[in-house]
Amino acid sequence: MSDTGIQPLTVYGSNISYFTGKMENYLRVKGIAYTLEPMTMPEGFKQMQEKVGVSQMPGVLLGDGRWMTDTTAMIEWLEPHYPDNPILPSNPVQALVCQLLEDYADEWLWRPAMHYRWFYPEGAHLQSRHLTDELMAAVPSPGFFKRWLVRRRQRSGYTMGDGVTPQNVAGVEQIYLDTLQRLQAIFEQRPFLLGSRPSLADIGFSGPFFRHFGLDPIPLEIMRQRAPAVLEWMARLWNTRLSSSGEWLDGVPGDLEPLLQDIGRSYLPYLCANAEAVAADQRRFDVEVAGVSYRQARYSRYRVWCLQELRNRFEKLSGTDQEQARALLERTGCWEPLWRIKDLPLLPGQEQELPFRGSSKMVAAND
Ligand SMILES: N[C@@H](CCC(=O)N[C@@H](CS)C(=O)NCC(=O)O)C(=O)O
Repeated sequence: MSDTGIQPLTVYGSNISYFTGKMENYLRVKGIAYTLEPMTMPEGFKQMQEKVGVSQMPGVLLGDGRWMTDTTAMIEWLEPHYPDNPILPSNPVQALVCQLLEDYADEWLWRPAMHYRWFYPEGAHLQSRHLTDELMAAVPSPGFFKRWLVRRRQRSGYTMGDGVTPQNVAGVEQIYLDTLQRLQAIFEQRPFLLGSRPSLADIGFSGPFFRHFGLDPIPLEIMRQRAPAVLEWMARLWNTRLSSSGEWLDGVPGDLEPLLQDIGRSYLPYLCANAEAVAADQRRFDVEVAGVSYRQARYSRYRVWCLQELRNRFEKLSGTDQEQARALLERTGCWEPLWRIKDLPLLPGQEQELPFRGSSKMVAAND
């Protein structure tokens, strides 16, 4: 089932990275063979900058020498090349919900995932050691100094430097606790989000869960105690192949709606505030969503594109599918914030060449 030129496929990243874990879950579920190689520092990162214009992981090298970036765009590109066992349901409303859940898991669960890893010494010490050993052997500095640098960089980039303060830590952690509760209720009923077959929605959630919440000591213990069905789902997804898995349910199961309500209450309003900050060229902005106040969060141009993509996906639906999707989005509070900002401040051609070329302005929570 492989397409000439694509194989062999090499994934460059880290085996504790959010998006590398998401990509690996996708490739495994699809049954696409790949090899994982560490994206070393500084060489591997420099190579990504040269090949795709952005230093982020994972990078995927195809058999014909082409490089790719961005998991969402890579999955979208790979799907038609491996048409057996699609990851997106053919029901267009289900597919839209999958894309919305994927984007939410990619971008909004990122902050609590980074927080749990880098805020608590248990995670920060373990994973700074892991990253320096895995990726930074060639950096000529003492180990303790490299580990300290990694912790400082991640905190200033992604936790304290991205709007997490002592005042809102509880609110940031609540995002994780609520998500666990929603997912536990779902996985008590069935193996995957849409039925007995994994979909793009499961792949999206594998990003924050497989290599962060399910790996870092503090969130892992919380999961063991509160949501053992989620723990089971993580391992099940890793071990499931679409070729031998079950069926998707008809329509969008009602127990996904609490997750969609979270999106309507928090992620989409945040995306609107982010778009306004980008329009005003305000690289740091304060925003309050779902009763939690984030101070001096970093704006993200990439996430303006994410919002545009969600709109495009809705607009591509046929009239009757739009009606159905709109009713669901209205009921869950997603509709109004999806369209709140009239013209989004996209850069000309932003991210249009993905997955083969991204802009240096697309790394999450970065300018
Ligand atoms: N939207 C991208 C995000 C990739 C991303 O942000 N990867 C993180 C690691 S999991 C990274 O490489 N960040 C760059 C950095 O920390 O400098 C994707 O889906 O692949």
